[in-house]
Order: sequence, then structure tokens, then C-alpha cells
Amino acid sequence: MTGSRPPQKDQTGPQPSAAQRLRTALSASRLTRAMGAHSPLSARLAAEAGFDVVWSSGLEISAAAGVPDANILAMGECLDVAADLASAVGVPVLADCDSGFGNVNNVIHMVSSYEARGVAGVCIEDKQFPKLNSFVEGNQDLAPLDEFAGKIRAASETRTDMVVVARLEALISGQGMAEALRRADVYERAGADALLIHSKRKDPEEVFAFREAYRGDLPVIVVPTTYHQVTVEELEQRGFAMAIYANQALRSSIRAMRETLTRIMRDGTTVNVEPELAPLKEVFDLQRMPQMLEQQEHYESLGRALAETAQ
Ligand code: SPV
Ligand code: MG
Repeated sequence: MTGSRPPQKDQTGPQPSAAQRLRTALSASRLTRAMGAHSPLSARLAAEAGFDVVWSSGLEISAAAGVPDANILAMGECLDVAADLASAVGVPVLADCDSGFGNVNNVIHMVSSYEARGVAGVCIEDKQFPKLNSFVEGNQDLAPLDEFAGKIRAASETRTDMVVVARLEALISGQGMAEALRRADVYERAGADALLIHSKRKDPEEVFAFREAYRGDLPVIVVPTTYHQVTVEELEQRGFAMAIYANQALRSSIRAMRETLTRIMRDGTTVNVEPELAPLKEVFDLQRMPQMLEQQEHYESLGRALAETAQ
């Protein structure tokens, strides 16, 4: 038998579940940082960069599939991606579940399906089905309050452990701060574990005002896409629990790919882009190729040792 190590199995005893770790992160005084992803590869890049949480982004998943972020993809397609992300990384995955993929029955099915596949948390927004990405001009109407409160209660009573985030779209839909606060209170009483206040303003004043005026006990999450100048320190000082950088990795990859492809076409050679490309070793590492070869060697040598003892 050789001295090769057995393949990666955590031997340190029972660990808190991904949902418990997400819950702990949301209650910490330090700001938790989530990065959007749409593939195990992008989720691993986020985890390796040090993000605490991976956001399974509806926008990114839709964009990667080449379709609009408007509930064109079915729940099962979004679930498959979120579950793949959860399998690929150790950090918790918070899944963007749009408005719950339908009515309260869809939410119940969704919550049990996501929980069964190892997703740490689900986020549902108080818009109608089909939803439209919050930054697109078009129907951003809110779901009736009673209907969405029922969805949050159904989600919180269906899950065992998973975190349920209620996302407020009142500011996006032009309904104003009073409506956002009114709904925040109802969603808290309905059983949400956290609130996400979304804004499309170019400055963070609106989300700051919400955080200040909200008197409840739930952690508050923000998505600083349009007010991108805001810093972690500011968000932490203002008392936010988590920032979701929802799409920056996708947008940087689109820009990088487009520039590389244009240069290859223009130059008739890849010599000029080669120094800027990730070496193949980086690709192999992200695929866990070294671990695969190690486990192959381990079991092949074990097999040889067992065969030697054959009578
Ligand atoms: C997503 O990443 O899909 C989100 C965030 O829901 S946003 O696109 O900002 O609405
Ligand atoms: Mg989304």
C-alpha cells in the first residue's frame, strides 16, 4: 500500500448546517458579503476570493442561459443551478427565488425542494409572477400584501432549517418608504428571517433611510448595484447585515470575454491575449483536477494492494 492520502472527507465531526451558518452570518455585527454566481465555477471563484455567501442570482442564471430575467426559466432550472452551487462550495448559498415561481402552492414546493438540495436560504420578492428584473422599465407592480404575507408564512412553516428572506420591492415599484416599512413589519410577523430592501437609486440614501426607520428585529440586506460607491464600512456602520454583489462577476467576465474574442479576430493570433489569460493550471485547479488524480492514485494503489493478497 502507498502512503497516499484518502480523498477529501471532513473528519472533524458534526458541523453546523449551511443554513445555520447563513443564520449566524446574518446576525453577526460584521457585514456579511455575498457574491452572485451562476455556475459552480463562478461560485468557487467567489468563495476563493473570500466572500462569505454565494448568491444564486436569477439575473446571472438567466443571462448564462441567454434569456431575459423575467421568469422565463422554470423553477426546476433555477433549482438545479442553486443546488450545483451548493455542492461546489463550502460557503452557504442564498438562492434568488424571484417571486416564488407562482402562488403559495409553488412557494411550498419550492421551499421543500431547495431545502432538500442543500441550499442554505431562499429569497422571495413581493412582486407578481412573472417578475421582471428590478432594473428594467416595465411592470414592477407589487403583489397584494396579503398574498405575499401568506407566501412568507408558508415558506417559514415549510422549511426545517433554511433561512427565508423577504425581499421588499416597494422602492423599486415607486410605492415609497411608508409602504416598504408597512410591508417589512407584516413580513416580519409572517415569519421572515431577514429582509432585503432593494433600490435602484444611484445613491444609498433611500436604503439608509429604510434602515434608520425600520424598527423591527430582522437583519437587513442590501444589493448595492446602482449605488456602487457605497463601502462595506458605511453599510456596516449603518447597521446592515449583508451586502449582495449580485452581478459584478458576470459583468466582468462578459467584458473580459468580449475583449479577448475581439482581439483574437483582429490580430489573427492569440499571442497578444495569451499573457492576460488564466493559465490552464488555474482551470484545472478550479475543476479540482489535482484532487481527482490524487483519489485515482489512492484507490488504484489500494486496489493493487488488495489484489496482491488474493489467494
Ligand atoms: C439577481 O441577481 O437576480 C437579483 C438582484 O435579483 S437584481 O438583479 O439587482 O434585481
Ligand atoms: Mg433576481
